[in-house]
Amino acid sequence: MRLLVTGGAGFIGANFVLHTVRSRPDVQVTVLDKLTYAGDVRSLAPVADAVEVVQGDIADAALVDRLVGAADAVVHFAAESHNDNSLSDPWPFVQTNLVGTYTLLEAVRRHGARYHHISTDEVYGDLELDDPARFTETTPYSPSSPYSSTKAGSDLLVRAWVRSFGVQATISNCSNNYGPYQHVEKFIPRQITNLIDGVRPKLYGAGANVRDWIHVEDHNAAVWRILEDGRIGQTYLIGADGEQSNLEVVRTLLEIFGRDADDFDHVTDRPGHDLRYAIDSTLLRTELGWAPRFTDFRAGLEATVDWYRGNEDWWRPAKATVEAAYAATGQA
Ligand code: NAD
Ligand code: TDX
Repeated sequence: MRLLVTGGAGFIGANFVLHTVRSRPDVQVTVLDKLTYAGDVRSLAPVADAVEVVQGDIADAALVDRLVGAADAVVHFAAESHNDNSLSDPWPFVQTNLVGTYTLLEAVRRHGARYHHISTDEVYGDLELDDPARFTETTPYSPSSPYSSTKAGSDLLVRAWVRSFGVQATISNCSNNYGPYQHVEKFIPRQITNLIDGVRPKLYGAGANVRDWIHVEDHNAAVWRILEDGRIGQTYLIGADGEQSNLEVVRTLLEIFGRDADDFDHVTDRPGHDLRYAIDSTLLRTELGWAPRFTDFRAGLEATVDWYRGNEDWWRPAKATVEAAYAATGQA
């Protein structure tokens, strides 16, 4: 199988490519990645000999047409992915997440390639802390931020291209990922690298907001199950029953680092900050037999801390710039 992976130099995409090359020698991987601030070819160094990396934009129609034409299937990870950035400058989110997805869909339509669309649970908006409900495949879309609204729009494009043009697509909406190679702008790597630097973790607002954490390996295993056996046109929610408040996550990290439980700072909250996400992944589990392997969140966090301790060369160059941007918004 010839597989085109967009965004394969980003956090989840790189983990997907590493996993695929190591476990599926019959799959020939090409990565299309713009190598924005969030993409890093060094993440693919362990499999550099086995993967072709093309630096380019998913909104470049001629390039995308050529690459999709040479592929049997496309897994589309590429996106502008950070909510805070979408609040300070929404335009790249509209361009990449909407125009980029449109460009891929048109190429997939012309060439008849199988297409899997990677999306987020944030398209469903947020839940109250005490709401027993969780998101399912039929929850109405209600995105809050420029990031989540452009992801929601991209999902709707996929649905329309399936129904109107018979494109062979599936969609997955996953909860918050953690693991190796995640950019230091994101919550968990930011706090881990702060703690390595002896800096106190930074909690937005009171820290009561809840995220449903899943290890990136479990997300990618689910993507493969959907790619192989998912029903065309179907949306699958991916989640590992990992609800934790941000305060709980910070407290666990402080414990891992042997620091005092109150050794963190409250900083300016994110405007429009979604309160809680929670995924019901029953469909994926019952229909496709997927189950998460990383069910011990603390053990997963410890392994992630070890990875950042052992790979300072990878994250150090981005750290100061990220912290300067947070300082400018009162979040440092
Ligand atoms: P990331 O920001 O780490 O990586 C994004 C990658 O896309 C980077 O390599 C970047 O260079 C590339 N890219 C950006 N714009 C591009 C363009 N115009 N053309 C080509 N490449 C471009 O993001 P991530 O956290 O790995 O997220 C990957 C996907 O998973 C996204 O679609 C995101 O919405 C989705 N998702 C992420 C999470 C999460 O917790 N991180 C959860 C659910 C869904
Ligand atoms: O320093 C911080 N302090 C803090 O309290 C940062 C960076 C974040 N937070 C909070 C905000 C969120 O409640 O932590 C939580 C997680 O924040 P992010 O890592 O920015 O993730 P989130 O906004 O939840 O979105 C993530 O999950 C869904 C990904 O970035 C998205 O790409 C994905 O779709």
